[in-house]
Amino acid sequence: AAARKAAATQKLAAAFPFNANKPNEIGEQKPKAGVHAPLPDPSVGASTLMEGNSTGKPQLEAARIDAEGAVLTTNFGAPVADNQNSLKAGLRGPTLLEDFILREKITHFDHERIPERIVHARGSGAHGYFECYDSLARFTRAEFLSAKGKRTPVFVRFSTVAGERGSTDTPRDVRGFATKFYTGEGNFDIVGNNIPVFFIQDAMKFPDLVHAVKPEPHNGMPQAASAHDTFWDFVSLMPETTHMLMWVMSDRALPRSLKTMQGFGVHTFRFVNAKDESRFVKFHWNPVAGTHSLDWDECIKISGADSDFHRRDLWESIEAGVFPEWELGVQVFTEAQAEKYSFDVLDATKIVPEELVPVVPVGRMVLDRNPDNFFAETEQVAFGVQNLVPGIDFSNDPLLAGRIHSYFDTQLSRLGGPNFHEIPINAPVAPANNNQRDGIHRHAVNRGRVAYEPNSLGGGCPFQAGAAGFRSFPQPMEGDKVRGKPERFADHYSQATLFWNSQTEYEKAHIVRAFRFELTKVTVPAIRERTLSMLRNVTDELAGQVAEGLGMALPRAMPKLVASVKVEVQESPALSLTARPGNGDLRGRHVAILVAPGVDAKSVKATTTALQKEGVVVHTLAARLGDVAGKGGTITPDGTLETMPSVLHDGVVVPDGEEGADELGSLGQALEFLKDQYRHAKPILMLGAGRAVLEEAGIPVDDDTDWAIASQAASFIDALRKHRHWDRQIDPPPI
Ligand code: HDE
Repeated sequence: AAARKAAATQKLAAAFPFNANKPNEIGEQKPKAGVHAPLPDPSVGASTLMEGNSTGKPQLEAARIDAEGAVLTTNFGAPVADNQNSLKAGLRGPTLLEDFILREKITHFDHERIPERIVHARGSGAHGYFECYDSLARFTRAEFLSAKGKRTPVFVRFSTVAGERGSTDTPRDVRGFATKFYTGEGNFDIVGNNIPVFFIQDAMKFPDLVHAVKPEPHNGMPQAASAHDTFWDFVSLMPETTHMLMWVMSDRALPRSLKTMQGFGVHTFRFVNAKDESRFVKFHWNPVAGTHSLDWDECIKISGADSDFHRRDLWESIEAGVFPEWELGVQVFTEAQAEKYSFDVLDATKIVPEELVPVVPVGRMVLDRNPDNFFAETEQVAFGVQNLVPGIDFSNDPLLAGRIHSYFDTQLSRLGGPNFHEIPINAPVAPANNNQRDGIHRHAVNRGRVAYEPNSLGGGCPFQAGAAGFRSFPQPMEGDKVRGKPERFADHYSQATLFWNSQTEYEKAHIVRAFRFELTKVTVPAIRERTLSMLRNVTDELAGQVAEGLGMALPRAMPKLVASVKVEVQESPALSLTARPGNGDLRGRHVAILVAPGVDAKSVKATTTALQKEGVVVHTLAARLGDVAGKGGTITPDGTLETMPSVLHDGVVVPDGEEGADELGSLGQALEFLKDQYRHAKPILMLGAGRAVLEEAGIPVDDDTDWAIASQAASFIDALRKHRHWDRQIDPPPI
């Protein structure tokens, strides 16, 4: 039987190409369910085999199930003879209550869903590893930051915030960026966002904020959108939201891809070293691919064309061996330094400008393995700011305080009880031993008669770690018990102005457009007016343009709590997306070549080869599937203009060939494709006669300042590396 099975596998393998990243998976058509490859090369999927993994087994290994060659059984292991028919009294008779197989199957199905996360419900995850650049022992005794080259397995979940589990990937929204480090001393989570500040200063306001942004409670609309009355009503009554609003109305809220966004721990945390010395620290994730964004008009269209846009991009990148990578940077500063700043580092609506404290890179993170099972891993993963390891501690940020409670608490109901730490994706790779016992769905079979401490019957085990264990930093306390805020929390505008001052012209234009779009959707004029009066405190340059876009006069500025603050930094280039162009890697980016009968097959082939050499995914697109008779050869399109529209591509090529150009010029969808590429500021390559198609679409091909309209493959590739030519855009768009 074994020989027969081996022969069958071989035959199958010959019929389908192997996936190079997972050699034991057979082609895309026939993946072997639930199993990833034994790793051929330690840098691929190495996250499963990290040191610090005390079990000596790949993480999650014990939980994996592979049904290959297995017989179908009930959940309790009884082989099932017939999975097609329920048990009946006679072929046309009633189904019997006795049919435990049917009832088990239906009952399990009935209970398959768990509650979605109250926020961040929509998310996508991946495994990988973190590699420490050098020992940080000077600052922290965290084991995963203790030695050069030390690798720690991680699981990362990216998310949108407002939308429900099945909502689109491209709304205007903050993105969650949550990382679980499975360190040798337990799990450490950085539960961050792609924006370094937050809307509110105190956890007391979080339920209000979330109720305001979520679909309105009477009619359940709108889904995954902040462009509605209740959100703007709330934020315009809460001026502390101003700084965050600037970020959310910027292109930060429209990432091109999950791998082209930064991540931030947001709050100030503490590093504590072996001598119990503490410094404040802020965490930053900086993407190697740079920070790049979509256009808002494009986001709306992507929602229709592929609402899994970011999830698919992450999945496909990793499957293709293009591993998303970030550098972890830290801003480390002392309490004495922090005391001198014009803002309070305990206020999560403020950044610490890089001009005051530089961001020092301390390691890199590579995501190199997709989950085996979305539910088991991405859905059941439970992040929590309370997951700390020795050497890292909280600050007194009052927003953080609420989170320390909230994550564990919400997971008790979302994951159904106090044993969710045993779910494989949440279990530490470090051994977990204590006297906590029982509870619903307990998996561990704790042995022995002792479940208390101190004990003598268990030899005193498990024993306290003492100095080696987690000890809260002994921060001296003072003051009365009060409900209130420190004085430096009162300035709500200086850093919003700093953000505005640090943007390039195109970024400013996009911020204006975003405020205009959102406030145009608001139906109550008083809310628009209140928001404008708030924006006047940021800068009249912004408020004026937004007011003009809304057809309104500028109202009086909102009264401020503090008149003026002497700030340290007026402009911070790091706050612009253009500060991080990235490494120009084109692997995994999508380019379309439009084809129709009569296009020059040679130019299609040559361009395809040149792009593929760079790792670009090339799609030849025609009006319909099926071979296209090109000039000098046949072209087999990969897709159609209707199924793979412009917004799914980073660039487009119009090949040479006069007849082909005539044909393309007569296709509405081809012209629409080009107009969208142009409007969304993307590179366009026109080869020879292909130029006429652009002219037909009304695209100004003679504009020699437009570096992203190219007539040579080499300059097109160059333009692709730079992503978008935003300065091309005119508002409102003439094309
Ligand atoms: Fe969260 N947040 N949050 N949050 N948050 C949750 O936890 C909460 C805040 C963030 O991929 C919930 O497991 C409170 C800031 C991410 O699973 C919940 C406050 C930042 C994720 C919760 C905040 C975040 C969450 C919902 C204010 C950036 C997704 C489900 C006091 C630093 C994690 C869950 C994932 C999820 C509470 C504010 C990031 C309800 C009370 C600030 C990335 O516990």
